[in-house]
Amino acid sequence: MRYFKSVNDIGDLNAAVKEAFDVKSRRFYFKNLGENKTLLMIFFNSSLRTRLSTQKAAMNLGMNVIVLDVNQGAWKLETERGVVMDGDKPEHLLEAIPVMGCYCDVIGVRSFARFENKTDDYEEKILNQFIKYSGRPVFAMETATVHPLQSFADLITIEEYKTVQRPKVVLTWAPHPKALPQAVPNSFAEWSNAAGYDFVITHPHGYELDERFVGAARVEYDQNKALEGADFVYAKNWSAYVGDNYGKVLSTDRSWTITTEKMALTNNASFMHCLPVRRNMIVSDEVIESERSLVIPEAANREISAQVVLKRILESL
Ligand code: AN0
Ligand code: CP
Repeated sequence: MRYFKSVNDIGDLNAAVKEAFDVKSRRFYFKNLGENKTLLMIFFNSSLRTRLSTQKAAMNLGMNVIVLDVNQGAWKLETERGVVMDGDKPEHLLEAIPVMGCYCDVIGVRSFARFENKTDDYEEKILNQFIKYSGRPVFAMETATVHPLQSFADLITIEEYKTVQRPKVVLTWAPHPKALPQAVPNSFAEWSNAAGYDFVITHPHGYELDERFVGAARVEYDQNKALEGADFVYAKNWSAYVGDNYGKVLSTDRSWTITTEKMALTNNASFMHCLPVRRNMIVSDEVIESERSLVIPEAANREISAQVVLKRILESL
């Protein structure tokens, strides 16, 4: 595997989940695979889980790791070609990327949607420049439109905790004060569709996601109806995708917050969220602290999804 941004990059999903369980049961077994190989993780945005879990996964594989926070200590980077660079950015991404490629064997990139230009975001302009100019395998650590390491970890978690072969999985929008990207729900939808779950997406009108990710999922605008019989409730906020509202907050309606009353509509569902989460906006204290909450096992599985992805990349070097 040379690039990782979509569920298609991982090939057979059942085989990938099986490999994840194997890696989880003997995570130091592959220690020689990464010997003298260097992972460079590049962050344009903040992170707790991605930073720690991916570094841990690389260390499990015997790799060396360099972490660069572009906004703290590195030169500010211009990303547009053709700009007269007389402003506050002393370096261009077009030099910075091949230079970074000189010092490593694999590159992970975190670069959120900027909400300045929908086309640039949805064409993954930043990630694709890394793919084109670094000369190295590149994987997404949440880019403008996708967060596949998260969705892979989410799927591993669902497979661990499900009690029926084909669970009902509900992705629900929930309120948040600031505009957030669509990357997490996009990827979660893409991966849940690929897994063949009974998959429902619920959100207020105006929050429709890109149909390339929604695929065959059922969309239900009545959250209570959507939650009926759910085995897993996956909450997430996202900002609007459609039309001129791209990147806007259209609602902070707290009747969409996941509470004990909402969870009572489900089939004793497990609660999931990728974290970080704003309590009592997205989910009540009671629900996130309940024994049905999977947020911590989900975060723990980020180490496993990252290790499978790095392992596959190392095997193909
Ligand atoms: C980010 C998002 O919603 O995409 C990262 C989630 C993993 N969340 C925030 O910026 C709060
Ligand atoms: N879930 C997730 O990616 O968390 P971080 O933003 O902390 O990395």
